[in-house]
Amino acid sequence: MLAVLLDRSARMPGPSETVGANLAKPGPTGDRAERLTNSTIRTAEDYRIKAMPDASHGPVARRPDVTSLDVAIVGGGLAGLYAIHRLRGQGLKVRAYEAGSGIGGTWFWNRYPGARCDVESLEYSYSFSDELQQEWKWPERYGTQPEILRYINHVADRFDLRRDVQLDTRIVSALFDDAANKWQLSTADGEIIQARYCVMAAGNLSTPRVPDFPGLGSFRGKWYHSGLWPHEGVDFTGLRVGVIGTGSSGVQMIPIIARQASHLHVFQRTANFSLPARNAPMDATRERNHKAEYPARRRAAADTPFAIAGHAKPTHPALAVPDDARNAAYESKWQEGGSISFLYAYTDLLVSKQANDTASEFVRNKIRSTVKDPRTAELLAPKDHPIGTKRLCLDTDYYETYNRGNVTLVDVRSDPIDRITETGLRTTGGQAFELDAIVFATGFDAMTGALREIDVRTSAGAVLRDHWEGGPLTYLGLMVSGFPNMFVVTGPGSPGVKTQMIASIEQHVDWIAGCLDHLQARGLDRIEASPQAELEWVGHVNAVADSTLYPLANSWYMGANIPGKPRVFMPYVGGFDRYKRHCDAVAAKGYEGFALSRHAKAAV
Ligand code: N01
Repeated sequence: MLAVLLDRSARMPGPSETVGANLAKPGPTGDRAERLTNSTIRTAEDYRIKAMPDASHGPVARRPDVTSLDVAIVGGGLAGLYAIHRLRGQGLKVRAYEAGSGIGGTWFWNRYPGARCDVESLEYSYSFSDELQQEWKWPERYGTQPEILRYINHVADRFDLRRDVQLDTRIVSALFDDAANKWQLSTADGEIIQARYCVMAAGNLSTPRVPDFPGLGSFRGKWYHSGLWPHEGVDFTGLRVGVIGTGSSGVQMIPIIARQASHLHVFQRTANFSLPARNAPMDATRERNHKAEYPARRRAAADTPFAIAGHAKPTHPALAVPDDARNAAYESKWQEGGSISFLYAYTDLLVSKQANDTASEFVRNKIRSTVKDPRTAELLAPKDHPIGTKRLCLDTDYYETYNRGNVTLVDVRSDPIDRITETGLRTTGGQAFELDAIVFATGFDAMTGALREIDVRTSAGAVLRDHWEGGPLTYLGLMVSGFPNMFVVTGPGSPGVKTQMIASIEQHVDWIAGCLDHLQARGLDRIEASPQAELEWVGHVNAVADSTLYPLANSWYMGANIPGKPRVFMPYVGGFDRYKRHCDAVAAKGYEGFALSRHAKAAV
């Protein structure tokens, strides 16, 4: 979401440029059957099978053996639902396949206490229907998970999307049959789906990851992952709880769990910067004004790096301003709440280390003045990465929570977790913690996890996992060379995760819809990214990232949270505005960098 203030002078790749991708070595992947026989649970599916037998929500109705579609959509979250609406609107036969027992994707699964969006609710919503954006009432400045899920369900009903969503259906493989010019998808239940085109809308933070600690199977208490939270909720009242992880999920849940638990141990490996959200009930005047200007605000948002309007563009570098004025500016942003606004204080906070140091130190001082125990405050004050280079968290009372008598911060950087035991966990230094419940707020196999879980290949011999062995390769984040007629929504190479996500989803899907329309109008039925265009795009994505401070952090943007995952910067941080203009220009030039054709047999 924080695609701000970078060197926007880095050029888009031109047709004749050769740019080497920043490719790294692959890590061990492990075979699925092996994974299910040991005590390690690394994926949503493993978790569902081993830990939450109730999560599949009962038997699945018998389905036809083969379904034929124009477009098969993988995922029933915000992206999959909009794809149904948009593509169906142009007369295509579409269907979305969703592993969960309900629609909503991220907002279906992430039900942990305090789960809330860190983009303001008037922004974080679909723009495709003015009636929808006028009629929906957001009760708070930032939407809670239940509220956002209610909104998504409302959209599904209002636009009659449910009839084209198949729930409880996990796609396990996707094979492109070159001769038939069709994708053939298989579900875990053995259903076959054939489709001319495939849209992968499976999410970018949708593959929960539990670290490979030995002993988890022996733990006698209950354990949870933030991204696979039980629907009935969890009552931690009176329990000794351990939360592992202090990213956005941990930072949101820790203050709430602390109010219930008899004692909460927070196991922190890396301190994260967090800013106050300043959540509040929706201000009626603000809502009225926003709604009166909605279409104009959406247009303005599309012209910003992060697809969010309403923040004045910064005009000065941080060091061009005297210290007291700069600190006053940071203070005013701190009081206002929100992350975009803070990082948008000066032009160079994400490109100049010196500039960034001033903002980082301001927040470290806020932590020091909030947390009473100096040792805990110092542990919480991040020193290993510039502010904003990992996802900047937004919180309500996060640092204040460490002043409670029942909360202890444990530094597992200096003394890592060694194993889970029957009664809690133990560190390599021999510290033992007695716990009734463990919460893994340990994140996701981001950006590539969902697609790597599906066996994507072609009859011509291309295998997606192999193609991405050294890091993901895409052209515009939208297509992968060697995999015709397969589109990806907000995956690697796209700015999605660095923007207001729904804006990126709408932009990607609109582009795909325009592309299919273009093909149809010309009697064409195949599109494929050229390997050269793909390499140039990946090179450009890396060049832009390298012109910023982002690579200084060990973040999930770099795959750094997954042992053995290639260290490649995955999101496009050149900004939504620039990306959209580039995608539009590519389309206007007859889909430059793509090969478009009519498939011989399909023409018969
Ligand atoms: O996951 P994360 P998340 N031992 O990867 C730690 C979006 N989101 O679920 O930093 C000990 O950020 C890990 O430590 P380290 C948002 O984009 C949005 O919190 O790797 N600790 C880290 O502290 C976000 O960025 C919202 O050293 C271990 C934590 O676990 C993304 O989802 C809310 C460990 C993982 O943090 C992911 O957020 C929630 C180990 N072996 C999420 N392994 C909002 O909109 C990992 N960790 C507000």
